[in-house]
Amino acid sequence: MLAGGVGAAKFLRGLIQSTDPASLTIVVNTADDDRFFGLAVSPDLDTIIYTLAGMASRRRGWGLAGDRFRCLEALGLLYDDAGWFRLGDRDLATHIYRTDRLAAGASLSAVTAELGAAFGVAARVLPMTDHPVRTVLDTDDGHLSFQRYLVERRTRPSVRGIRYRGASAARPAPGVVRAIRDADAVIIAPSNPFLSIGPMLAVPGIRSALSARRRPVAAVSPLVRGRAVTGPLARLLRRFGHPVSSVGIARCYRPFLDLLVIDRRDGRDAFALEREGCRAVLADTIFSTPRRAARTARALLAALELA
Ligand code: FO1
Repeated sequence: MLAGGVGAAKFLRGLIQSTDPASLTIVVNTADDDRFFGLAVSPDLDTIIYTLAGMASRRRGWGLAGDRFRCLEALGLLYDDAGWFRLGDRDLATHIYRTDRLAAGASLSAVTAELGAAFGVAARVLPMTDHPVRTVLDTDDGHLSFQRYLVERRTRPSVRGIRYRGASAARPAPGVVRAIRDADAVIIAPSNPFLSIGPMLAVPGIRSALSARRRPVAAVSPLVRGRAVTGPLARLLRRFGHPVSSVGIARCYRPFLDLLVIDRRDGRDAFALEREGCRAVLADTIFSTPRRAARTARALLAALELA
């Protein structure tokens, strides 16, 4: 699976009920990573690990369930700019550990494997790369890091362009290309194609590994009736000249996408998708509960002849 953070995690809660988690490799976006108080924070990696461990906050979608923010409150007395990115007390332990291990010379993939093992995660979680890649948004408020755009500015500034800084010099992390090559199926999570999957496709070697596959590449559409469940996806599709529909999503993943799971309410897109050479599977794509996600995961696995 190729995954961003919160949207991917909601689908993953169902996928792990429908297949053995140990059979999954999840390649995760790291272009949202940032530093807060000198700590290396990898939000999407942590969201995926906490979700697989059954410890993610269901309400927020990110961070640890039941976490408190006492340390952040204390930091607010010391820093002018603290508090807009909410790092929980127990979540901070993850960032301290990651920062410490990276400073000691460990790679991000090694640290991620250590965190996965510590949280009892059976699936293999890989960062897309061990090199620094950062999404930078060119907006009418200037250049913004991803977290400033998403969390601090709540996606309000209008976006003129997106850069994945560092991507062209990056290499896929160990195991990423082999996982894409050898998997029975690749599933692109219902993540934002520009902000979560785009950075991955910009790392040389990842897009070509997807294009070289002979077995299916599937995706789950993050749009229902032209609207994203959360976030700025509809605006970004429009900005970059794509139809604001599942056809627009399929075009982001051309030419390697074979199958797209779309919401039943978008059933009439199926013909247009087939014309684009992409098979449509109709299912429920609002993953408000693990059970709803599991039903759709089963439909996808059946369409892929893996169930
Ligand atoms: N998202 C928010 O909307 N507000 C936050 O304060 C916030 C804090 C946060 C802390 C740790 C972490 O791992 C994730 C966090 N997220 C927060 C989620 C994150 O910004 C995004 O969901 C992803 O980067 C997008 O996939």
